[in-house]
Amino acid sequence: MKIFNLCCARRRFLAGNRLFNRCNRFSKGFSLAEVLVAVVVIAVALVPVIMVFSQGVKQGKTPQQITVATMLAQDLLEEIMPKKFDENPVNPVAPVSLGPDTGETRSGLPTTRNYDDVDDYRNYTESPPREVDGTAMTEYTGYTRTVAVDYVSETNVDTVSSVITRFKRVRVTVTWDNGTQSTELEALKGNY
Ligand SMILES: [Ca+2]
Ligand SMILES: [Ca+2]
Repeated sequence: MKIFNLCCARRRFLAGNRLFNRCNRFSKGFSLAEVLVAVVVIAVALVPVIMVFSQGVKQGKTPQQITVATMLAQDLLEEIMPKKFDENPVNPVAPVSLGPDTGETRSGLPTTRNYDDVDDYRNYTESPPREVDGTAMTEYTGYTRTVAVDYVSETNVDTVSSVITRFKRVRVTVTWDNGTQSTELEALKGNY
């Protein structure tokens, strides 16, 4: 069974017009079996190429997601850091009492007060990220923002302190890919 007369095209590719003309006279075409074998060979050859391509696309998304996550972390950190050191900076709360004060929420809506000191954000979490007025950033669905606030040692700010100090560390963590990926930014708030 003759399916295609591909001989001429193939030989023109290989040897130019002279062979193409000769081919016209002697060509008998390819059988169905030959065509099927060729298709299978091409398909098998393409598999690793497609795998490498898809892996590259997948890896190519990661830097973009890191950029988005970093931007989201920075956005929240910039909201938090201008707040007061403590509800009462003269007499700060003990480490075990860090957190929102009575009647406070981040958005301050509808009848509550806004967070007004950095440790109000302790254990704050949201998914998707939200604007300060509570509006969901639906374009960032899949990202989660979480805040940790702790006193840290005045001589070693990498160490969490179990007593009151003049420094609170604010750490914003953003996760994505169902929590398998994360990035974080942190800053110190001093009590001066
Ligand atoms: Ca407060
Ligand atoms: Ca507080």
